[in-house]
Amino acid sequence: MRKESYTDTIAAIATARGPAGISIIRISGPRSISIADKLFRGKIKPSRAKSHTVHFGEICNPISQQVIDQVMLSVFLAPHTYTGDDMAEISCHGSDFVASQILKVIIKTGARLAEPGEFTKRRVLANKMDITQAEAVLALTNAKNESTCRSALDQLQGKLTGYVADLGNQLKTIIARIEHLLEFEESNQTTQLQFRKIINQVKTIRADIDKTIKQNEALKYLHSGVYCVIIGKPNVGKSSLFNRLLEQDRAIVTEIPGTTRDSLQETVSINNLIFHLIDTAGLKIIKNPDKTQKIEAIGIEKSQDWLKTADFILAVFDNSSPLTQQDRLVYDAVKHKPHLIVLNKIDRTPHFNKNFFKSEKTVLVSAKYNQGVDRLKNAMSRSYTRKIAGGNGYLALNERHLDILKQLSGLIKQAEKENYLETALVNLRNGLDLLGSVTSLVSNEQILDTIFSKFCIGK
Ligand SMILES: Nc1nc2c(ncn2[C@@H]2O[C@H](COP(=O)(O)OP(=O)(O)O)[C@@H](O)[C@H]2O)c(=O)[nH]1
Ligand SMILES: [Mg+2]
Repeated sequence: MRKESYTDTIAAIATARGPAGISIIRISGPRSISIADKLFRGKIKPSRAKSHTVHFGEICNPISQQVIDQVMLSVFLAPHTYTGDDMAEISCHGSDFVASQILKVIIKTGARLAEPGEFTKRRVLANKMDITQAEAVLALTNAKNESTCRSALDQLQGKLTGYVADLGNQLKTIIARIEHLLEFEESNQTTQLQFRKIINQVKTIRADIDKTIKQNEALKYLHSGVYCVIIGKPNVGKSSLFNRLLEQDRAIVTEIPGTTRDSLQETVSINNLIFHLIDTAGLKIIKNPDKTQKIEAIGIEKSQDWLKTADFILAVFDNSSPLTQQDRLVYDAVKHKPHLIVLNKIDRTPHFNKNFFKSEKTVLVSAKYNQGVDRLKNAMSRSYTRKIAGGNGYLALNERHLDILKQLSGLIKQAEKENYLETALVNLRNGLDLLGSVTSLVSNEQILDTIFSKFCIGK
């Protein structure tokens, strides 16, 4: 960490720009109070004031003695302050001009302009909060709805810190056990038995980490919605289903195969979860398309693009006609991605070979006659709400935490595969170090700077 930054006194306007009731200028560092002494005229000298007290007075230009504004000055003395250093906060009238005039005289009197997030960074450097809590402060200042606010507050109150500590303790216990085994490695047989036991414990830990990762991946859908593409060969009823799910007629439905030439996208809330539905042209192979087929071929290419980017796929098949090569193609394209098999046209005599899907769950509907559509909606939302809900409350993570947990899961998985305790131990130790970087003061200043650069000045 940059040493000199500890001894600097920093200042910034902490409130947003634009006309407002009040603006607040923050000062932090060893010279905060002496600077206030030079600028503030009131009943009491700031250096005589008790910690955590507020005083009415004026801020004057120390050279011209001109009054800049009438203010309230708050005095906070180290160590029980936000940054851990002496601090002063000046609440002035909410004009950008007044606030910046005050900031100017503060800087002239011996402070320097704070960098983005520097107050919070100092709080971290003073060991008053860990990195995850600083990130929570940032998340809170950016929170736009109740759920992001709630999860940021949880994190600020140490939920993630506790999770990491708990996970770390579990890993430490296992590492200690392995070290113990390695020390007394006389009877090979018992070691093997113990080894397997340990691996099972390791697997349980990884399952827990993977659950947290999955929950978080699902959480992202709460905020930004699920991109759900409807796929199937031409004429199986994709557009009809699209309209049904939207509860309106948006896509053109005809008996002529290949009517939907471009993709249509509409957003709909299904059981309180946002789905961005995409109706595509069907998937089929057109060899040497003629002129009229060219447009359709483009549509089909687009559906293939959608397949790559979609979060979720509704694979639609016609229950009233026999399975074809094109259906197989559709199934092959979706089977390794999150999907639901939808058998449409159940109002007609069935001719489809359902056994083709083996143990896969299928949802039976008639898009035309609105049968089974509610069941389909429930199946769609359930696959997400189940992931999000798991357990009592969830642990909301940001990209940095998720990235670390994914790497950790990879290292543990590697440890499970090892045939020797020694090598498994190396992976677990690396994992423990990695886990530490979620909360601990990161030795890599670049990471620290990246985190704080996202803050606003004054926070
Ligand atoms: N009997 C029956 N016909 C349907 C059903 N869904 C769609 N169709 C008909 O199948 C044809 C093709 O439908 P469309 O939605 O355009 O299919 P797409 O090419 O997959 O988008 C149209 O004539 C629809 O009326 C259904 O559930 N039952
Ligand atoms: Mg269509």
